[in-house]
Amino acid sequence: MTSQRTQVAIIGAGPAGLLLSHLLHLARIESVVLESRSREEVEGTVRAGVLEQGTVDMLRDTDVGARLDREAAFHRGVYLRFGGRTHHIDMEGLTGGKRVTVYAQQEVVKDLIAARLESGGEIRFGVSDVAIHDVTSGRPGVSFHDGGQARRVECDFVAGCDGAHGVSRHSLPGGALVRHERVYPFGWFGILVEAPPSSDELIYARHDRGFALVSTRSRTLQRMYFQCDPAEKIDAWSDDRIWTELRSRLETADGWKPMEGPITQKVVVGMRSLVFEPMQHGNLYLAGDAAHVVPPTGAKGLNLAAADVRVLSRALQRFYTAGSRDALDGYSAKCLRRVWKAQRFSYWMTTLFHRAEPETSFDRNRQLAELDYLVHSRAAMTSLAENYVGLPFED
Ligand code: FAS
Ligand code: PHB
Repeated sequence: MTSQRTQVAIIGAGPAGLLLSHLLHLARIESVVLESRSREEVEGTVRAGVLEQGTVDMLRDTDVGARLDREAAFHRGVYLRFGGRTHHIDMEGLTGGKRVTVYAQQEVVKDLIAARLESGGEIRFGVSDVAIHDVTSGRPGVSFHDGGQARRVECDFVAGCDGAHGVSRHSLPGGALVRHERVYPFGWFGILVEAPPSSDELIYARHDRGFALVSTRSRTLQRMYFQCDPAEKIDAWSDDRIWTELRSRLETADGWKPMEGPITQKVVVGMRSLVFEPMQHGNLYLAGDAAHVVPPTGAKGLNLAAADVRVLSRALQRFYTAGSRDALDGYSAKCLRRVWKAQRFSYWMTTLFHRAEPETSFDRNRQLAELDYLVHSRAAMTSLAENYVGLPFED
């Protein structure tokens, strides 16, 4: 068994793990990132698309925002569509200048990996059998196999950034965590389309046939989703059937139609709201999807991961510069305040736009009344806007 030492062992090279390693590097704190998938797989994962203003500012302020500034789309707001009509929510105007940034998660991940490797950061891709040890002792460690070799990282702290299906959370003793969960009776059918944008900003649509979302990735690649059964079979959906469904859910009185093109990827994702408390145990700190999952309707998942590691990196910096554990001890409580607000918003967006399964006429009319109130009340629009572009960080 070959052993090495570092200050923070980070499990997972998703947005949470990579951004944490980057922020720690800027604070002159060493870290090693352990990732079970290959670099190509990690950089090829199609997930989030929308970044909060605070996440964008963090990437810019730490010098990994240059490509984002060149290639991202910056929107003033979003469109809401229901009853065949479209309503614009001017988020920039309602929040004093905060905008919606559309820049794919895998591009953020590529920028962070490049920055880490450029500054000599250690990211071990393709490791296996990751196991966490002695997190309640002063000398935790992480063992793993790399290229068939047994290895161990000795460290002061372990950051569990390994997502919803990682090992970190499962390494805690039974009873150490409380689980809060809501599983939705529907999912999303997501597609990537080679076509020009169908809209200059995102469209969230509520329709009697179910939810639909028009998003984008670039001037030539578009991202769209529609509500489906969580067990939906991708093979049951030909391109024609998908376009027929999207056309009907996005229809307007003036005959609006999405820009169609070759569909290069189809995926079905389940939807749930999930929070684990506390987000720390001994010297193990959970961040991102390892601690909480939101339904993607509010576009909060990646942004919450970024907010968690912002708090964690500052707490670790305070420990290493001032020798104080106070911020580390307050990590979970501080993050959970933001997590629960994002859970509330994501739940609200999800129940507002998705067809309830089963649906009653009361549900339907309540939803339509809420949407009608939303697009005619400045107070309601402001609440949507400030949550969507991102609530201020509580420093
Ligand atoms: P991740 O899951 O991204 O990364 C965890 C990493 O850990 C992975 O690379 C994994 O391979 C690795 N890992 C797992 N187990 C391991 C082990 N045992 N050893 C080593 N490594 C291990 N969020 C938004 O903010 N905006 C959106 O628009 C949005 N859209 C979404 C659309 C979809 C379809 C989905 C599914 C999610 C969406 N999300 C969105 C949420 C999403 O972006 C997640 O919140 C985000 O990936 C969380 O990042 P991490 O916590 O880093 O976890
Ligand atoms: C996306 O572009 O993938 C996206 C956008 C908004 C959401 C979820 C996903 O709410």
